[in-house]
Amino acid sequence: MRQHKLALCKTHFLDWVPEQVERAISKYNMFTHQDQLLVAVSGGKDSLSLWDILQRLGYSADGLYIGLGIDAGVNYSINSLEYARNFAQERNLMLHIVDIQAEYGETIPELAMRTNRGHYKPCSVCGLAKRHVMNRIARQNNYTVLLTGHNLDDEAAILFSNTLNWLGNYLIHQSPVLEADKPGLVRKAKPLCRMYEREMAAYALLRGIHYIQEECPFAEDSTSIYYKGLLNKMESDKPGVKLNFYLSFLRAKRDGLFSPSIDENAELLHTCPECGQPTSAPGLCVFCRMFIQIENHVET
Ligand code: Q46
Ligand code: ZN
Repeated sequence: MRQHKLALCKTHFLDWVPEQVERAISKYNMFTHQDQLLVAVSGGKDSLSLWDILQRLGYSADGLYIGLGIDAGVNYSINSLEYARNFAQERNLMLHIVDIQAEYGETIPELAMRTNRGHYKPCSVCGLAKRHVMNRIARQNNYTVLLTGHNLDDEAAILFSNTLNWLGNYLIHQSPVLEADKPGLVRKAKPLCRMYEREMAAYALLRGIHYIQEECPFAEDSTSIYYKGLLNKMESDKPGVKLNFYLSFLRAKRDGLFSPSIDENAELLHTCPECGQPTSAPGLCVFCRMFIQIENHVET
């Protein structure tokens, strides 16, 4: 690991990873052993490794798998569910499964086809639906923290994109932990935010974790993958540049570089009359509005 000027054998590497994750959990005050944790698992290496690490660190955490109904000729959702389900069964862990088609009538690509949000690419609808379902399941089952498997490469790519476009509001909200500071929102945390993607791949391999190796077919050609490629080029010339980019951002934020926008406190103070989830403006939330739009589309 040139980025850390460190070389470890298998045994020490498998101890080192959970130590690093525990350090991040406590440094950013993500959660404690008293919290009820829910991990969003996709069947990929990061989320399954995170679940594994939490068990090894003695946290009790349940999983949530959201079936998106993505086939794209490779049975993506069916296969990823298998990996998530097998992982949970082998370790006797509780896994909630929410199937979007069963609950909302259509798969994510079908929903996306009929909205203005994602005619050609379902990612916007998908992100919206995942955020909505994750918060709903966490609230309904009294989980206190919702965890995702975002690693350093994910976070650095998001930061790169937000910085290139100077998206101030996004920069303010990008954080290893998002407090549940608005009624109806569950606290969110990203315990792998300091772990390189390569480190997580090595961890999954060495721990014998079976995970879906293919990315979601819609991730291909995404801007985020392009930015990850650019950052990797810089990383190979200057090991550690990714970690430094992200940690310097967090330090700058902590030191007050970004101040919240004026209407920040007014955000998410309303409750959606349809689903009961928090929303930024009076009336339906974005998720429910999307369904109204789809229904109107069908009628016309
Ligand atoms: S948003 Fe887009 Fe991902 Fe949803 S459709 Fe696939 S690539 S899974 S993180
Ligand atoms: Zn709603």
